[in-house]
Amino acid sequence: LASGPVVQPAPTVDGFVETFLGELNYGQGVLLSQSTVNDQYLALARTVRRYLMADWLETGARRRQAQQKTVAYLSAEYLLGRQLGNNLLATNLQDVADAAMSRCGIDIASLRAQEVEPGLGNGGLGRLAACFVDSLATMDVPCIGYGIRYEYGIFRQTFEGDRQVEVPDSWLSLGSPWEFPHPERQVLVHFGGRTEEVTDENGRVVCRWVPDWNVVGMPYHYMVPGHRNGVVNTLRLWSAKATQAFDLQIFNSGDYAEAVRAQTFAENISKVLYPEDSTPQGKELRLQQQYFFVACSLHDFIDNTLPHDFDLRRLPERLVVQLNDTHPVIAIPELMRILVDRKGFDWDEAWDITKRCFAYTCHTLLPEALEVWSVELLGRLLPRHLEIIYRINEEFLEEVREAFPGDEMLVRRMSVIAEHPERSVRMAYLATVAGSKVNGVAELHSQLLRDKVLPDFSRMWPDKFTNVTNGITPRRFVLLANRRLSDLVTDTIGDGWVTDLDRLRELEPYADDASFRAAFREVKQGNKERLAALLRVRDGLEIPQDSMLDVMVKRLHEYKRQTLKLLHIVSLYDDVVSGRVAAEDLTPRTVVFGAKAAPGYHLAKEIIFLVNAVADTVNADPRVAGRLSVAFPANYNVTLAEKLIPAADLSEQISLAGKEASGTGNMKFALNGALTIGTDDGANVEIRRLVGDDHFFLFGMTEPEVERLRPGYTPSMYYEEDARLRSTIDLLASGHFTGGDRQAVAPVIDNLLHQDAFMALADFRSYLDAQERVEAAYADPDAWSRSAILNVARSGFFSSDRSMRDYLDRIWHA
Ligand code: 26Q
Repeated sequence: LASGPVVQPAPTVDGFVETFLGELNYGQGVLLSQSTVNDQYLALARTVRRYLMADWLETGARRRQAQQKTVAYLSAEYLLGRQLGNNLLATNLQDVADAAMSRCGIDIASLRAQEVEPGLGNGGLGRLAACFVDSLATMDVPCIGYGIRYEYGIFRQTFEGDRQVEVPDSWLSLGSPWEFPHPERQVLVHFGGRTEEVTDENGRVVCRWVPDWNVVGMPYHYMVPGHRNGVVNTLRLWSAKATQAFDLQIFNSGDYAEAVRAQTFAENISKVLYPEDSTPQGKELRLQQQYFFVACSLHDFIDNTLPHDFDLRRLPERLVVQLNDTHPVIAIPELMRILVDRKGFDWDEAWDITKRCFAYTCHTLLPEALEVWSVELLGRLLPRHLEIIYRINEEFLEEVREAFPGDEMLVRRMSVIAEHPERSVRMAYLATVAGSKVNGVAELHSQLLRDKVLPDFSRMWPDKFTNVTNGITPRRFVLLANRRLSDLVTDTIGDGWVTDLDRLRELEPYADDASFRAAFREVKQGNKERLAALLRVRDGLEIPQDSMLDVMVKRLHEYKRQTLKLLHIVSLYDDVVSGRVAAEDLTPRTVVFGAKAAPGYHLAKEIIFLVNAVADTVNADPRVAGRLSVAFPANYNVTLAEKLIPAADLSEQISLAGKEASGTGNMKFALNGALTIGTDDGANVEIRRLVGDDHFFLFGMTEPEVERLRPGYTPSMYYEEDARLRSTIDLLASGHFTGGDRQAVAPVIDNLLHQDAFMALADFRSYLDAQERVEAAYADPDAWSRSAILNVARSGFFSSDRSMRDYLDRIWHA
């Protein structure tokens, strides 16, 4: 190291105990005998981070030396999950820490349980960002993850009277041992004001932004360790602070309260994660968040990370900015502003540099989820950026006119500025115009993105569009979450699979080995038992053993069709209580739901209520006892996912075809040996192709079939014509699950019968048939385990290491 060696504690039990006690006494300021579980957790965390520190400093020094191309991953969300377990795994200190804690008379499990996960994301998109930075560190690719250090992450979900109630997630309140504030790298960010034209020293008329308020961005650094490879990359999250101007105002102002209010205003910017994950609301604070972290990040890279004498004409050789959806797209005009207004480039040269620096990932197909910002708001908050966007658009539309002369309709369709219902900026279009590449997140999604969302752009620039199928990190979601399966796999084929997941293929022959199958079943059984123990303590829920564990965990959305799953449960229950089926003939099944609804998404909250109501009734009914039960533990998050997924037998991936961009939960289940029941949607398509038709339960319409059915779709027709569906809906509507209250079920029932925008009723019959195939398959434990093992063996493709290789080859060229 440039400034001398760092002393790293010895990776022995003695060394660990000594460091731990040192942290407890001198870091935390308590004696072991007086310490609380929280003291011990904090001391343990600080002990573990000591083992990462030398590698972190060395990785930083090496990156500064080598001056390679760096990936700046810009994401408004990082759903990291707990850090302690992952960092013990990455450093290979699990066993040493276990022994050291037990020597201190401490149960390490209770310390692990003390950590509140940083829930700085909503769902798939945020977790994907966390998986990607893990993979890049493991592959030793220079990457800085940039984002926002929300003081409150995704809300904690509780249920009161079966309804969702949101509680603020104060994840920082018991201490935050994994972060490092860096005041010396603070950045000033401007907002508001106006632009004016001035003549510069060379007599040129140039534009200047005269902002009227500002905030400071304080960076916090987090370690992103590679898997046992001595690499530690950096995640840099920004927190908003009031500037000194605010402090002065407070000091000078007679109106002290008003001055403090101004300070609170600035600090609001990074206060809370927006809990919506679709249908953006165009809220001013959200745009402030986006510009805040983007401005901090670009400034940090250009002025504080590159060498001081760096020639910015070569910026694309050193920087590639990956835009995680449209949330950071304001970075495009911001880089133009830096180059033109601050660094003196002429427009064309700046545009050439900018285009080569950016690439854009789209994560949706829902038209209502495409972000737009009103020109009124953008012009008020970021007047210079709006001017830059207008000029980008003018020049782009000229290009369109040249390529397609005489087609003014096309020009209007492709404009970055929409005129209706109000004048606004289409952020996805801006990203597509400026980005060197645009990618979707699964094959089907990328195809639909080209054909349906951005067809004019893909005609103009066919080579701009590409696919990178999502992936998940096998470190967290197999090695850490499912240690017993990992041990079985490693005992069988060695441990190379952890960083080369395709090697799971070597397991294929063992699918036909009875003793391996027995060992595999034992792992699954053990995982179910541990899950049952957890849910008993965590939620007071009873999970019967010896039943199929059928799991649907994801955000609550109509398009994901939790109601279709609910209809299935009610139809099974109806079969028994109506006497059509003897309870003994039901395959014992436990359905587990996990889902948060955006707080303002009323129908989603009604669905949560109904799932809870059905669960209460079914679980209390002796007629189905031991045969059918429903569990809905509150507050599904990464921590709970790590417990649920390894225990699952059946993975529910039942979105309407053409609506789920990819899904990543689907991959986690397959890799942990659950079989999928799913539609031909998102990455399900690729999962099915890889694991084989015989080991995947496909149902439902295809995307083209959905589009053909759409005009004049009449859900009530299915109700009229399918007696089983009718009986199911009638039972739900009767109030049987809501203490006789028919009003309470009306919102969901009315929607199903009269809207059903995501066609649950059209796919109901096909779904039930597929569930019957599931039951038949589950009745043969050997055949089922064989399929489950083949799911594991054939899912190596879904490692996020592979996703990162694809980004490197197709987009980053780093
Ligand atoms: C935008 C503007 C204002 C407020 C909120 C938002 C917002 C926030 C989060 C919009 C969307 C999101 C998250 C989207 C998301 O998680 N999409 C999922 O991304 C996964 C990773 O690619 C895919 O697997 C899923 O299919 C996709 O739904």
